[in-house]
Amino acid sequence: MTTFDIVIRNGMIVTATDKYIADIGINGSKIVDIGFDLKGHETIDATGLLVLPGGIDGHCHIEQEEADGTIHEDDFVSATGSALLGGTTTVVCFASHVPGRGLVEQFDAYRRKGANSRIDFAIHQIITRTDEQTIRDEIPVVAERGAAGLKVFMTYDDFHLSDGQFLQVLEAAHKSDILVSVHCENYDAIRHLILKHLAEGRTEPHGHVTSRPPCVEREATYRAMTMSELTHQKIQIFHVSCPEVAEEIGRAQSRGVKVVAETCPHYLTLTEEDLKRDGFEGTKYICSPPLRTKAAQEGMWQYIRSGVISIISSDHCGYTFDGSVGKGRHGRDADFSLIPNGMPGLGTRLPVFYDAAINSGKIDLTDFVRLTATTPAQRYGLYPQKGTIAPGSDADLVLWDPKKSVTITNSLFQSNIDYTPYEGRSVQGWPVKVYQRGKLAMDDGKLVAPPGSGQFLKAREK
Ligand code: DUC
Ligand code: ZN
Ligand code: ZN
Repeated sequence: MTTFDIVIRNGMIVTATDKYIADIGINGSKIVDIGFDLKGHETIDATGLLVLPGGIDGHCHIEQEEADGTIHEDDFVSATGSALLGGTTTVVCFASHVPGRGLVEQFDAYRRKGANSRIDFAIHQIITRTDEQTIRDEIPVVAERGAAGLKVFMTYDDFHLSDGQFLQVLEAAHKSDILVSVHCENYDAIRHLILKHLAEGRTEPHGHVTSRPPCVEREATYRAMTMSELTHQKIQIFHVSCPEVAEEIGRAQSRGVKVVAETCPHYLTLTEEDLKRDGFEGTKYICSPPLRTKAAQEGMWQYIRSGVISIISSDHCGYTFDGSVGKGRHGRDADFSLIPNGMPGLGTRLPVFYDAAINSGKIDLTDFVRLTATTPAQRYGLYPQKGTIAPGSDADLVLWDPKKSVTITNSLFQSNIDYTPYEGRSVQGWPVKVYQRGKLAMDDGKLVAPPGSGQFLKAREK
């Protein structure tokens, strides 16, 4: 009888389709067998625990360069440490497209930065210009070098593309067979509403919400899907915040438009009321699209259950509360339009979503795995190396204690970001051990995988 390097014994294995109790045999970096009474040089007793595929977070801003040269404060070492502490073993993060430098140069430079990652990573390439070099020469090269997708913005002064430019990107992506993900909000409408708020003296953080109402997100989403229809190019709508938008996506899906969608735990667990917290505190909750109402939160679940929304990612975009390039970079009196948009969420993604989704019976455990690991792996060309528990797959495994209750506090995640929007929230269900490619990477809240343990993942043909 074979003796495996490691056997994980008697855990409840959960995949996107099955739940059953068995042993997992690991040799080197791979799962090689699933069965009963397997023998290992090392045996880990997982009785009473769930064994999940390592989480895959398809949307994380890590050590990303902004247009003004600022680098996101959460670097590869810190962000991927938080990821492991929360049960995530693969991230898809973003290479910038800042002025004066080409796409390929930035993709390659970003990949080199990832050498510090503790976990495996793939890369989305942001596109903010559509000159001939970008469209004709560079998109095919980043696709060939394994970019998991392109990201286009329909808003923000420094990033947004016109409809014509967006069509150019979609046609180029179609030729190179690469997914395009879109930030859908109407630039001109937001600009107009921001100026109106400021003229009326409505400068407080909550103005961020009222200057970006659901209809500006819904309109841009409809327009993005129309462009997809025109070019027959598949798109993904990033960070869907509310049911009005999800409903529009469902309608497009049912008439055959090639559109898929993600949402994030914060749209299911936090509300716009959080932006009304005292003074500058409210800025901790500024992200785009903004947080919505309790009713919107409730309305999202039917679209998650029906598959209209098929991925839960964090949109981890951490800015410190107290640091010099964080939320307060323009001073504590700055109006809402000057506050950087984004919240940390890599470490909390799985526990917060698990607690909201499973403990209240909103979805099944198999759905949890599908939304947080399997579909992201499939969408980004990483499946079945990642995203499932099967012979031949990487031994990226999370031993999850469904009974463990934890009160979230930021120090649990050992992050460069000095706050979590979930401070003080109690959740049940927590990762207790994480294996990455067969090696113990996190053990009961202690980081084991050193910086540099991660590998770049080239997206395969989808
Ligand atoms: N869009 C993102 O995808 N992340 C953070 C900020 C934003 O607007
Ligand atoms: Zn976005
Ligand atoms: Zn994002």
